[in-house]
Amino acid sequence: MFDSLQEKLTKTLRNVQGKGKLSERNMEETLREIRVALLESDVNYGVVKDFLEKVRQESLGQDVLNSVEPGQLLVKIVHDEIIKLLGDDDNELIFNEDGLTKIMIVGLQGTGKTTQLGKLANYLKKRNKKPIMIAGDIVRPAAIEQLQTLGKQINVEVYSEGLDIDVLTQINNGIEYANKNNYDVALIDTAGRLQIDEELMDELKKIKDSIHPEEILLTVDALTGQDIVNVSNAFNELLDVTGLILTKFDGDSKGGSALSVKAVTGVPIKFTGVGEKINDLEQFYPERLAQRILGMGDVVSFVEKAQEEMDMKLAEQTANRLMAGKFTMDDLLNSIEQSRKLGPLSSIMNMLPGMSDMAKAINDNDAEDQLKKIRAIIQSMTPAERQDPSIMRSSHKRRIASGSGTSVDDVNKLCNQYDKMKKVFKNFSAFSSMFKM
Ligand SMILES: Nc1nc2c(ncn2[C@@H]2O[C@H](COP(=O)(O)OP(=O)(O)OP(=O)(O)O)[C@@H](O)[C@H]2O)c(=O)[nH]1
Ligand SMILES: [Mg+2]
Repeated sequence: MFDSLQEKLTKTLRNVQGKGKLSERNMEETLREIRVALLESDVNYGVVKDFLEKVRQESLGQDVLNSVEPGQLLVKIVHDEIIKLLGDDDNELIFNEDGLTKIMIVGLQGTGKTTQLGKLANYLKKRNKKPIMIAGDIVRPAAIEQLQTLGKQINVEVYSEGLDIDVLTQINNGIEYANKNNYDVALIDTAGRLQIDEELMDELKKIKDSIHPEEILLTVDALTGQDIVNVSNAFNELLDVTGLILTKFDGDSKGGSALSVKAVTGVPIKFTGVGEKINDLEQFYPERLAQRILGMGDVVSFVEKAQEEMDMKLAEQTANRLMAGKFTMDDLLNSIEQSRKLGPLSSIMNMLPGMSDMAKAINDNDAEDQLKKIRAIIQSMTPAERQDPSIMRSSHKRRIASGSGTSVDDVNKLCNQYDKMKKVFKNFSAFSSMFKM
């Protein structure tokens, strides 16, 4: 899986390495080649379109780093966009902090529900949880036997009352039993169907509404290609699926569906099934998959390092100027932008001397807007004004306000904050020079 995509992407991106400059022409050519590679790997058409647009936008907006070639930067951008596509913030299992965690597994026939249930129980056991498996596919005797065999293999209890009971009662009894016996996690197997039908969906919905699971994991077979997206959408509409397990990830599908499914359905991939054995389950890490797809980890880490170094250099320059008692509006903007990478703007502002008033006024939801405003105001100043804002008269402030789409009041507020910060730093550098720090 992904071999052909990896080969093509790597080839395309190696072609632009070593070029001192990326012209519009070879940029377009590269994007076109990436597009073909993605489409040939079965990535959803709309996803490809958005992906390329983002890569293009990012490439235009990048700061120039002297030590990094444009081609290398492009690799990093593609890498980061792949991670975003795969979703990098909600791949962890959700646990119930106050009691039994209920994980329901759903999916079409033969996609690997029962197998992954056993793998999950094994995975949880290794992480010091106490799991129990509850049979919820009780139409076929073979389904219960399969579960019991798995249970024996990993020494995990299976709850089942046989075939002569209705599914919902059986599952509710199982949950009650799990609660009584202090299990941490109840893993509930369910029946599959060849196609999505109303009867199946009704049954699953009833189970969901009765037990309120923390997780509803949908197994989808990676070998079914683009259909994964449709199946996931259908299940998700009715059940609000919380995560996907991509099974048969060890097979030789083109893999594009894996790249599309989060973007199209919004459901994160949480695990991949990579074989038939009990240990063949992997937690899903978008970063690792991105590395695998791109196969250019060396270039990516090189660019990351260069970006960090540039950040540090800038921070150092700002610090030096502060210590020398010089502090300009440019420094203010730089320090906010740099420190923003550390966390929410309000908490950062709280750490900066003299900025706590401003922090209070900031609601993190519109923190981004605030920063845009500050940036716009500072960028509307002339270089001389940025060096020394005290030279600004009312007419200057009016010009800056209208140039930045803000009000004179906003400009004044920023100037006040700047004065406060400057004062703090002046005192600090006087203080430190006294002690020759
Ligand atoms: N290669 C590979 N095979 C898998 C994987 N997961 C499951 N299988 C195989 O897929 C087949 C079906 O697995 P099951 O777990 O029985 O699927 P199911 O969804 O429970 O099927 P039904 O209960 O009939 O709906 C079995 O032969 C498994 O060994 C996987 O990650 N990789
Ligand atoms: Mg099954």
